[in-house]
Order: sequence, then C-alpha cells, then structure tokens
Amino acid sequence: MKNKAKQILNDNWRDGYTVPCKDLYPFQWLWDSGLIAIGYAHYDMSKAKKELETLLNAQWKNGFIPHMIFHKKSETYFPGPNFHSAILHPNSNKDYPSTGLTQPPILGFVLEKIYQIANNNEGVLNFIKTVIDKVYLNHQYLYENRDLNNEGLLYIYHNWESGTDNSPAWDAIWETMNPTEYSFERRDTTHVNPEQRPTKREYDHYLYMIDLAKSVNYNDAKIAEISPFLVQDPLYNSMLIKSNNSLIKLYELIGGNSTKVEQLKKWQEKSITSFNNKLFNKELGAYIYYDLRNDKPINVISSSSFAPLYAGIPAKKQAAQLVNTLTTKFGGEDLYLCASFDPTSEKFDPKKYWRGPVWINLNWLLYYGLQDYGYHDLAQKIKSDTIEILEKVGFYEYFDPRKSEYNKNIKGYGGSDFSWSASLFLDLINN
Ligand code: 2M8
Repeated sequence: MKNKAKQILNDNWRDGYTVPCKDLYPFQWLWDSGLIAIGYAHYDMSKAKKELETLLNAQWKNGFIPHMIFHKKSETYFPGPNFHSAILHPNSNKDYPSTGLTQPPILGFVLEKIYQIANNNEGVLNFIKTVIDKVYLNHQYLYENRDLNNEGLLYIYHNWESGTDNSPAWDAIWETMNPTEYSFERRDTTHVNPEQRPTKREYDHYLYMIDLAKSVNYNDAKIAEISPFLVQDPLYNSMLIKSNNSLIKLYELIGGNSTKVEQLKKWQEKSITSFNNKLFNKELGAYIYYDLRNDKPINVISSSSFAPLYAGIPAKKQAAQLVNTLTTKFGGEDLYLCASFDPTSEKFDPKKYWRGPVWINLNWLLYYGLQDYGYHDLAQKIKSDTIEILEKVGFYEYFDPRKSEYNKNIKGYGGSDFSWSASLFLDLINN
C-alpha cells in the first residue's frame, strides 16, 4: 500500500507540480497541491517544497491564489483557460494561466505540517521563511476582499471555491437562478460514470456564474454585488482559521514579525467569535452555512459541518454536540465514516460526488480534529475506516459509505490513482 501510494504521487508528478488525477484533472489545483505536499514531506521533502513553490509562483499581485493553474494545454478537461479567462483581472499573473476562483486556504497549516513531519528541521524552516509572506499576503487579500460585513467570515462566490462542488447545501441557491442552457462538451463524464458526477444542468449554473464574474473582470466588489451565490462556508472558513493559527506559530518561531502576528491574532479572534455566533446551529448540533445573498442560514449538515474541530473553533460543549451528531447521524453500523452529506437526509446520495460519498481529505481533517479534542476512539475509527476502504478498493477519489456495498465487489468512485487519497494515506499511516 505504501509503495503504491508513493507510486501514484510519482506518476502524477509533472515536473514541478502534481495533478490530482491523470486525464480527469490534468492541471494543478490549490488545495490538492497543499494536501499532496504533506504526503511528499514523508519521503521526498524536495518535491513537497517544489509543489508549494510552483503553486505560490502562480499567486497574483494582490495576493489572490487561483484554484487551478493551467501549466500545460490539455484536451481532457473542461472548462479550461479560455473559458475562465482570468486574464481579465488587472492583477492576474500573466505567466500562469489560471482560473479567477480560489479554494480553501490551507497553505498556512500545510507549512506547519511539513515542518512537524520534518521533526522541526531547520532546512525546512528556512524554506518556510521564503514563502510564508506569500501565504500571509493571501490571508490579507481574503480579509480585505471577501469579508463583506467585516465580521471575520469570508464568502465564496462559486461552489467550485468550496471544494465540495455539488453539495446539496447549494441546491436552494440553484433554485433562485435560471441560467441559459450552455452548449459544451463535457469531458469529466468521458472519464467517470456520469452517475457519479454533477448533472449537465448543474454545470450550466457553474458556467453561468463564471460568465457573471467575467462580465465584471473578476472584480471582487462587483462580484459581491451581482453574484447569486455568496456563501459563508464552514469548511472554507475553518481552513482559514486553522491556517491563521499556523502562521502565528510559524512567525513566532521565525521571530521579528510582530506586526503580522498581531494582525493575525486580531483576525483570528474576530473570525472565531463570528463563526461560533453565526454558524453554529444548536438544534442541529452542528455548524451550518450562511447564504449572504439571500441573508439566511443554510441549515444542512455535511462533513464540512465538522471541519471546525480541526481548527479549534468549538468550545468543549459544542465539540461534544458535534461528536454526538457525527455518531448518531453519520456513524451507523452499516456506514463507513464519514459520509460527505447527512445520511439521514433525503438528499443523501452515496454514489454522487459531494452528495454522500466518503472523501479522504475530509476524513483526514476529522481524524486530527477529533484527536485534538480528546475523542481518541472516534478519531481511531475514522482512521481505520479510511485505511480499510483504501485497502479494499484502492486509491480512488471518493467512496461509497455503505459497508454492505463492498460485498458486491464495488470499486471506488470518480478518478482512480487519486493524489490526495495517496498522500493523506501516507500521512495517516505515519502517525
Ligand atoms: C473537484 O473539482 C473540480 C473543479 O474544481 C472538478 O470537478 O472539475 C473537487 O473535488 C475539488 O475539491 C478538487 O480540488 C478538484 C481536483 O481534485 O476536483
């Protein structure tokens, strides 16, 4: 297993960065790249560094980091650089064609993580010194441009920014829109069974929102005025808060960065307070989403609802409520932890992408989050479930949470030889 995981990462390596999966995802993705670097750090630190360096080279002048970087042309993916046309933004990076969307800001904690994996190695700290300001600049950009009400909670303007692309959390937002029918050739469904991917109509919405952003040259303030999708997402904001925390620790270690540390602490306090006030739903015993455009909470539970554990956001009592929700709703006898959407909901679909299947990156976050809060048994269960699924079917992109299905000789879902499934496995088994 360990060798296979390394082989996948090495096969998906493209001279400076790693594709999430051959053909299906032939470019560099932001949060994939960060999570992949963690896997490399366990056996090839130079690749871990290079992966992050390449990603950060694509940063824009204003601190924005794009969600996809189109290093090379590829006909196996849609939509590509022409459709996205991020070049419309005056600050875009002309050397690196990219999207004008971003993804969960995980780089702060990735830097801390690779330092820990290297046993606090000085060489790694020296590397961190060369890139940490770029990550700080990214957080500054986000707080200055994505915090509409100045409450420390950032919005995303597109479901692709959440990372959890077709979550049922967005369904009610799609109902407020009626985009034109786009005519285009899907590429994803030539690699993956369409049953496991978003529908054509869902893609119409995704494309329409990019066209809207293009119509204002990806100007954040204007997007905030016109986008029908403007959401405070619990996963996205948890990743930011976790990364703030890592940046504080790393800057303190490096020394001499007191202004930045103070600023980070201010952001941090505001973000955590608002997060708990606004996004915790006591009745559901879980963190939820907030729809800023329509000014109302989105009261659904997904695996993102538990991500705040990883960022130290809940008080002990809230953590206990979260654990209760996790075990009662997601932890049935016949279910592997952790389904990506509430298995007791009628919207739960165990085969379809982010509407139910288990994802290794979310399991990985939950494993560490539960450990931090002292729920060692449950953390252990998530870890052994994760390893068991991977052993049964291999390093796929996502997995059926229903244990009974595995008696029918099923495979994993989505892409195979998937990079973050391999890299986070390497991290879990080394822990
Ligand atoms: C998936 O998203 C891309 C668009 O960004 C797609 O479906 O084409 C998501 O799972 C996302 O979280 C992930 O980063 C990306 C690459 O693995 O694939």
